[in-house]
Amino acid sequence: MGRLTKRQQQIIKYQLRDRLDRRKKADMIHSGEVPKYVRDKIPYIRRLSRSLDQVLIVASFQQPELKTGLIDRLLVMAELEERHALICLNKYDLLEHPGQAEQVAGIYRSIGYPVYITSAKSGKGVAALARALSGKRSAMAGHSGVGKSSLLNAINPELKVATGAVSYATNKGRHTTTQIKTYTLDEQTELIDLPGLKQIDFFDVHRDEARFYFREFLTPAESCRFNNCLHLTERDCAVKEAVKSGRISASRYESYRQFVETLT
Ligand SMILES: Nc1nc2c(ncn2[C@@H]2O[C@H](COP(=O)(O)OP(=O)(O)O)[C@@H](O)[C@H]2O)c(=O)[nH]1
Ligand SMILES: [Mg+2]
Ligand SMILES: [Zn+2]
Repeated sequence: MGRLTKRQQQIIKYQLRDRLDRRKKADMIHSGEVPKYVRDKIPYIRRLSRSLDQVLIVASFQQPELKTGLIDRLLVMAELEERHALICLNKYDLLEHPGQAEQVAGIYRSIGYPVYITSAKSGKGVAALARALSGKRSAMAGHSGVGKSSLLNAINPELKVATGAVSYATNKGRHTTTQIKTYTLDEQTELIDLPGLKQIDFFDVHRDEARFYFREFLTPAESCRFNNCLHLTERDCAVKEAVKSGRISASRYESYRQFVETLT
């Protein structure tokens, strides 16, 4: 057996103790062995995940405003399903302070997720994004109105994907993509355009397990006083210390906290 990753080691330790079998739970979800009412709750992106090479998480800087919560939940999904994840931050042209783009991108790049800053409108970053998608089967996930369909058109104008106007009343964006569509860019490249997502739920993730899917917590977690530290209210928590000193992003930690709150 090859060397185990840090996450695998920690999960194994945890599972041996608590006899939770993460892999088995994930297999059940994908095998269709679960009752229909459970199956209906599995987000489409997750049901699809095993057929994908990677997940492209799309968000926009403005209209709708950037909220990192959904990005972080989609990253959890990618970690859970062991899929490669890429992040695209779109509508760069709408940013008043372009420096903001690098700041947000830096949070994710520093923990190993590739980030593409794009504008489907001006074409910025589109070629680099297209290269990252080339030769792979990817699905695009994100809020509606962030520009998923527009990016597809920017990558290949012949696709003529329908795009929707942002609803300015709510600034949330109406969506026109009502069904899932697969676009074949070339023989090796497929892109799946998914309808806008508001929430992504994980009913199979135990709250004690959530910490394993925030990859930058893994190394500091080794220095927590308690080896089962959830990094919430425990004493001498190295993860919380890393948040204080800025080594872990406060927004990522906040996403973790909110994520745990939604789990039972
Ligand atoms: N200013 C600007 N608007 C964009 C950009 N990308 C998409 N849009 C607009 O945002 C709205 C929603 O785009 P759409 O591609 O339908 O988003 P989707 O719901 O994620 O597929 C449309 O009015 C697009 O013209 C961009 O990079 N800059
Ligand atoms: Mg769309
Ligand atoms: Zn801790």
